[in-house]
Amino acid sequence: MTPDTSALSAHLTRGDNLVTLQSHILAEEARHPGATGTFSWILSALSISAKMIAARIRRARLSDVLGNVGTDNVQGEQQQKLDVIANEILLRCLGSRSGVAVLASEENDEPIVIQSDADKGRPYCVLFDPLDGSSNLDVCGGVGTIFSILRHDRRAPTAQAALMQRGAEQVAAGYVLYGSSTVFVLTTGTGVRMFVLDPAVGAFMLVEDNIRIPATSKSYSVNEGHRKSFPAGYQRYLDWAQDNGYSSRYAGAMVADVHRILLKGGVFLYPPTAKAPDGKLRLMYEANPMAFVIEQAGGKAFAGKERLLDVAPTSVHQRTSVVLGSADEVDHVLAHLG
Ligand code: AHM
Ligand code: MG
Repeated sequence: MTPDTSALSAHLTRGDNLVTLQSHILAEEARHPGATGTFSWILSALSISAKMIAARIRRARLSDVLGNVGTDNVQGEQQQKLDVIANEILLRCLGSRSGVAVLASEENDEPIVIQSDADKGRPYCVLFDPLDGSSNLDVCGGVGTIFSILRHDRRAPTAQAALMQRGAEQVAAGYVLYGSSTVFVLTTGTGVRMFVLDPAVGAFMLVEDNIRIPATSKSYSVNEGHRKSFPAGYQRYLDWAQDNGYSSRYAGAMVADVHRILLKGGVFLYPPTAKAPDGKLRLMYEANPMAFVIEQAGGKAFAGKERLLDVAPTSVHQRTSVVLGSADEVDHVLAHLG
């Protein structure tokens, strides 16, 4: 008896056949005739790192890797054991790729130069926060990896100088959310794609090809415990939002909060506070990659009243305030900043 293949052909003609992150990367490479494959190798290193970090997180309580290591990172924050493990995984996976010229991590004081004679193969700089929101680990909350890829300017006199590029110059950016599932969100400047890890086969599968953030949603995400030390404009916005029936959602991990906003809409804020007058979040490997993703999905991202992606950096670990999310919701915040 001839098998009935009509359901399969219906899938194929609708174009909803299965695509992995790996095959997506190869297909993108094929679309760029001059591509050397270097960039694809970097994305593939990020994908392997994400799977390895996800596996360590899943077993964290069982393999006794929760809690602090007893040291502070360059930001003066206590390092969790998994911060260190995730950092090592990323450094090892990315450090072995020939296209990587410079690596910069939240967990390392100085950028790491991998390739100083970086004139071959269109090399790149990769910046990352290996495990954002790691204080959520002890309570099984969402945590994430955030990454940003820049071209390497080999004329730059130092690694630090090579990294001093505005967010608008990012070649690619994204994040991995280790939540109830492991999600890889990527932009290379042509929209935003979302992949979910199928743990049974060990591959990230494409689940959404062109994510568009809802233009509006009555929801804000901010640590209201700091409200009294926010500049007056943010307090005016919160008064307005509360008078207008807004809900509040805050996971305490930027990746989890931004992912929710990407899919459901709303606005994420981390304003300047008395404790962090320039804002708490890091421009180059937290705010910029998220801003690139959000803009590519049709949203907006600001540092105060300046577009985040236009901020000229002066140091790798510099901090910034952040307002990002649905276009209309960001506009409401900006309207109150005066
Ligand atoms: P981390 O990189 O040290 O984990 O800090 C960044 C995190 C973000 O994920 C989150 O949005 C923010 O810090 C939460 O800070 P707070 O506890 O002040 O609300
Ligand atoms: Mg972080």
